[in-house]
Amino acid sequence: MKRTTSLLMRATQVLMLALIFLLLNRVEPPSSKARESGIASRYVGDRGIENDPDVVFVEDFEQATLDAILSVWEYSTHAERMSISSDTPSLSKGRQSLFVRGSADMYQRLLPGYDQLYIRFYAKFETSCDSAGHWVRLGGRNPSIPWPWPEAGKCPEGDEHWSTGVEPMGSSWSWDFYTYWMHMRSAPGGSCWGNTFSGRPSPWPAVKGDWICVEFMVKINDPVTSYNGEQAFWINGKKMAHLGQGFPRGTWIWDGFYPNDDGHPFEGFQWRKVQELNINYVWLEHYVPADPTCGCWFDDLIIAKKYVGPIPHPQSIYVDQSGSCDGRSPCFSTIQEGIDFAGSETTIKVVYGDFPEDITVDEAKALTIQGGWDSTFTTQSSTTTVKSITIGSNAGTVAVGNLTIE
Ligand SMILES: [Ca+2]
Repeated sequence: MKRTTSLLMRATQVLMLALIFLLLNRVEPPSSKARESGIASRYVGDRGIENDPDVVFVEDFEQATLDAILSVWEYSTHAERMSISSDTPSLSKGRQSLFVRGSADMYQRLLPGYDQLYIRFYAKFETSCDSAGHWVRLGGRNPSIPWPWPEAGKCPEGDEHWSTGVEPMGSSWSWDFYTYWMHMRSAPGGSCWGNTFSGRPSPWPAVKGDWICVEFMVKINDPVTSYNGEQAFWINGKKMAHLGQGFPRGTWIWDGFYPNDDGHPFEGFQWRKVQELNINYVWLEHYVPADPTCGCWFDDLIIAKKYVGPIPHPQSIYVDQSGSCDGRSPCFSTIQEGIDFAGSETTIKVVYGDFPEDITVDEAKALTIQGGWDSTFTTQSSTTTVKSITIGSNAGTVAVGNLTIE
């Protein structure tokens, strides 16, 4: 009894010291201000998002074979340049992504078509990539056709097609739209190549070698005579650009729009002049003719009628040696895995019993570690024992309960 008491006192002292240390070295978690809450915020790891009433298309690349994945899509080219990869975004529920080396594409109609859609996906470029050509697009064709037909270089007339996407532009690797619509500006010489909207280069470098959450939105003009169409895009959940009737101010220089406060209000998008033209396809394209060895991973693609947003860091994480956590999710069999997976503000609920772990916390997170939960995580009336807890100099705040150090 005496030994148990002294151990508990020692554990208490360690934790008190840790808390004092943390208060002195308090690091604020990353601000979530100005971040929108999307559909994905309700589905940890995108689990179950396919059943959301606002979701219209999901591709997580988790089927057993590439053939099975491609069978879902209406059209694809260069399957020999595609492979299933075990490299996935850190918060993804899955174990597979699609890797594409060189130019290849997949295309799917979204019938009968929509007036507003958001597309969110994760992508990662190889660090060796030099130059991106074109990339993932949403568009409309009237009438719809089961393969991509972009008509590059031709100015759309508003009754047949439009398309837009967000991509790392050329060799500057900066994010911008690449957009074809009926009032697009032509390049010197009269040809219509995709218009850009964020200056050249845009202020937002595209990072290579890391998974990036890309999302863009298109809203079709309605009525068809109006200019009230819009488009916007987000990188890692942060809105970069949003254009619509009257915003932002800027200046056209040939086929590029350069935002600036001294310019004219943007005229808005008249994407179409006939009702039949709407948003009716997704084209997952990796087009790198100038850099044919450039590889790119894709995963966790969602198309929805509302803003999707990045896969959320879970607010609660469950830890149970069996790895079942009574069906709760996300579930880990060690406390350290839970700490590593945790987001900026997370409660880690640990089942009672002995966890012979040396735990390390060294990231700027606000963590609450709760030991002593019963096996169904409904009451917290017992104790969890660990071997040690080490708090690193980068750690944020840590609060603990029902946890002892052996
Ligand atoms: Ca996946």
